[in-house]
Amino acid sequence: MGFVDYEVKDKIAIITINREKALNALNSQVLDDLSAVLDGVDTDVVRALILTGAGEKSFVAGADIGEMSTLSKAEGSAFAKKGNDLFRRIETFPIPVIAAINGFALGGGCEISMSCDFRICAESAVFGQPEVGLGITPGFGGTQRLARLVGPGMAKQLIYTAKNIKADEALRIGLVNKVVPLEELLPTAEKLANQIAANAPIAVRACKKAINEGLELDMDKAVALEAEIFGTCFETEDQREGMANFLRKKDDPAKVKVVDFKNK
Ligand code: DAK
Repeated sequence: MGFVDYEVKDKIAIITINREKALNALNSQVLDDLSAVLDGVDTDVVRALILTGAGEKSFVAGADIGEMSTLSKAEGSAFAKKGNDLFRRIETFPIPVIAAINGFALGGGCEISMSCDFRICAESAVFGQPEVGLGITPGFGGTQRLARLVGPGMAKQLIYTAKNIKADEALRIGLVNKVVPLEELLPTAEKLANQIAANAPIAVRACKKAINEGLELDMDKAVALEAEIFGTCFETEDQREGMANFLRKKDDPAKVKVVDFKNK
């Protein structure tokens, strides 16, 4: 639909931002289309998402500078809210979202990748927060998520200098988990998504919630949250089957099987 493609492949799905002529820059329409695609994800079936950009050059080259340049104050606030709501929705989406970064991830592009659970990228990927060179601050969470991911010192250096970094540096500072040749990017992302999808879905979702929400708490409250979430797993069929399978294996290695978790 519109500027965003959506493809389900068994238990995983790929969301592709497809506005290649503008290097997949985020205008209001792209944000609306992304939101509509998320509305349609059937999380009873799909267990992990991949977010990528169309073409071989760019993941997302930022918020659309042409559109932003003419915004009034009220329109600017509406644009900020739309983007921030969407990015927060990706961050808290019930199932994991992997960013597969196929080129430029600048400004809003770097920011949308940081709202995903983790990032892998092509060797050609370029990251940066160029906003101060445009006379603005990062507006889709860049000051917050970059500092949390790579630490305040490195985040400040990247944001204040507005200098881009390449994939190897992004890996070194922990902004991405893995760098692969461009042609291996989607296969690698799909392999990771399928590894996630093979595990108990309710437990995976619970881990996402525990990590995300726990990071906002002090350690006493965070481990209490973990304990509460841990307890909820014991109401699931998948916990019973996962543990029963382990015990069957111990009893008789011939009984080893891959558990077909039911998401129940
Ligand atoms: N917006 C709109 N169009 C873009 C674009 C962008 N961010 N980036 C590229 N394009 C368009 C170009 O205008 C060009 O269009 P045509 O001229 O062909 O019509 C086409 O994509 C191809 O780009 P180039 O011809 O420039 O391609 P090059 O290979 O020469 O250069 C580049 C690639 C990525 C180095 C260059 O395009 C570039 O520097 N792009 C801008 C990158 C950038 O500065 N991105 C950050 C944007 S600022 C906020 C919310 C969000 C934000 C801030 C506040 N609030 C609501 C508070 C976020 C801000 C940003 O993301």
